[in-house]
Amino acid sequence: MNYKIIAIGHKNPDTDSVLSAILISRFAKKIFGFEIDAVVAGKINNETNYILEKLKLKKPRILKIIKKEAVILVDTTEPKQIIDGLMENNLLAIIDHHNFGGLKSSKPIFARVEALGCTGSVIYKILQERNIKVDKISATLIITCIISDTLNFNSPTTTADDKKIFRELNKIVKLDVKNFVNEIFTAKSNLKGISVDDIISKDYKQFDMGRIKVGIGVWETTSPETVNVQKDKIIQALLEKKSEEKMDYLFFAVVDIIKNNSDLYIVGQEEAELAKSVFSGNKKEGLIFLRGVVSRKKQLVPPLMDKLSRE
Ligand SMILES: [Mn+2]
Repeated sequence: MNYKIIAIGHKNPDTDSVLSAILISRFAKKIFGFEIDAVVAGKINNETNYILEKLKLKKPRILKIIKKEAVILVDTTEPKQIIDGLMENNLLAIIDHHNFGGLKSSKPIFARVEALGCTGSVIYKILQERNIKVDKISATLIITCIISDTLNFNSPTTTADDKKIFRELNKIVKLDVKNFVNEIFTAKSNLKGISVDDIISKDYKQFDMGRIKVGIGVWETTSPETVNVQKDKIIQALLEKKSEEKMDYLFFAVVDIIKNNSDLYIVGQEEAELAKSVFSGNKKEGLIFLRGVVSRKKQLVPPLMDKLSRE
């Protein structure tokens, strides 16, 4: 082929989306029969950086716009979350674990979407079915996707398959699990070089819910207070983001990944009313405490989607 083929995840890339693109690049020759480049749709976060440095892997370059590249899309199928330039005729494959976001293709494509805890697990299944041997670095990448995306198996997105895959791969990697989880969670919570705008944008996604535009940001941390002390600035920044991006609703959740609860930030009257009708939680000074809520994909998006797409 005379054009470049890339693997790329969603905007505001998280660890699963970056490592999945890298994993696809490591196995593309064996899965698809050609070499590809792993790229990212934005600056990588501290957690991803940590694991790439630990494994001495180079950071994928940032791609701002898709020009002629053929695209293997990982960790999303939501048009709003993909960088500009993806056309119906340059989509080659999708590998994901989210709800179908509404992509179209002009040709038949390779598509594997499965409700597992992370895209890394979906990739592992593809490798297993093709009897492709997984090396130690790739195994570590998949394990990291699992721990990061399922919050160490505490998210309701976790499946029995994720646990099984983790056990199988840790026979190769032989990690001290407790230590490793601690390293990943510490890197995830690290606020070094992170501004208030980064806090609300690093893990932010837009959704079309019926005709309503909803933005939902999350920040996963072992110590919510390190973020909540900046509450006034965060609410100000959220209000600016809401008007800049012309969102009908904007939510932001600080997820406590040790106690497995969330503080949902309420920026205005509309959000307060909507949140009251779909979530149950106690209000405290501009926040709603959501007990047991840790997953945007399974616990924040579906109730909002149910309510708003009927309007
Ligand atoms: Mn993911």
